Amino acid sequence: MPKILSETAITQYKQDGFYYPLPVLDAQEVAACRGELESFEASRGEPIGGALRNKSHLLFKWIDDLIRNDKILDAMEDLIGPDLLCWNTLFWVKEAGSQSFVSWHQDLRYWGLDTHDLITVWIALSPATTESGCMRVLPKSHIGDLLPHADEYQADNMLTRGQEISVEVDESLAIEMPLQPGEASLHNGRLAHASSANNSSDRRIGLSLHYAPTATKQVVGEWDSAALVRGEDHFGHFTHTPRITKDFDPAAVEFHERASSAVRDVLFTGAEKVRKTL
Ligand SMILES: O=C(O)CCC(=O)C(=O)O
Repeated sequence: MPKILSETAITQYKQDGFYYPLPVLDAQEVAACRGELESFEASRGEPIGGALRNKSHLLFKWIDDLIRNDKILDAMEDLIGPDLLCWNTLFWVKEAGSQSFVSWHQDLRYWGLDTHDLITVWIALSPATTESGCMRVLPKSHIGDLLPHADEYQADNMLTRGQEISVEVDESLAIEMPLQPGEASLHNGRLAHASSANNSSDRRIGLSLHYAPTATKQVVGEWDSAALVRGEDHFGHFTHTPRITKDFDPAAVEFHERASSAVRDVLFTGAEKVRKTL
C-alpha cells in the first residue's frame, strides 16, 4: 500500500517523470518558511545567493526540519523505497520582474550521481505561475540516454554554467507545473526541464530538495555528503550531514563549507570557466 501517493500518481511519475501538485505545507507553514528566508535576507541586506543557496539545510534549522517532513518522505518512499538520503537543498529565487531564466537541461548530467532514481521536490514559497516563470518539463525525457548539453554562460541563466540541451527540444510537448505556495512538484533527475523570466510583481521563490536511495554513489567527486532522512544506510557512500539545532550552528557551518564546495567542484568538472559561486 502506498503511504501518501495514489496509484495513478505513482504510475504518472514513473511513466512521465514528474508529478504535481503535492500539497506539503499549509498556508501558515509556508508563510513561516518565507518569513524565515526573508528576515534572514533583510538582516544581510541582500537576497540569498552564492554558497548559501546550496546545501542550505546545513545552515538553516527550518530547512533541516523541512527535508524530514513526513508528507515529503512518504511520497519519496512510495517512489524510491524506504532508505532515503537528501543529497542537496537549493534555492531558486527570481526577483519580481527579473529576466532570470533556466535553460532546458537534465540535472543528472552534472551531479556526478550514478542513480536513475533521484527525485527533485521543488517547493513553492510564493506563487509559481506562467507569469512568474514556473517550471516546464518535457514528459518522458527521463527515459533513455541523457541528451548532449553545451555551456552557454548567459548572464541571466540561473544555472552554474548556463548548461543547455544542445539538440532541438520540441517545446510544443512541454508541460507547465504551476504551484500555489506550499505545493511541490516532483521530477526525476533525468527529466528535461526549464523555466522563463518572472513577469509578475512578486518574487518567485522555490526551494528544491534532492532525494535519492542510499545505494546511490558519487562517481565524479572524491567525497560527498547527504542527510540520512529515513530508514537505514547499508552502503555508506556519503558522509551523513549533521542535524543542526540552530541557524548557523558553528560545527555545521564548517561542514557546509566543505560540503557545498564539494558539490561546486562536481558541477564545474570539465567546464571551460567557473562562472558563479555556488
Ligand atoms: O526554479 C527553476 O525554475 C528551475 C529549477 C531547476 O532547474 C531544478 O529544480 O532542477
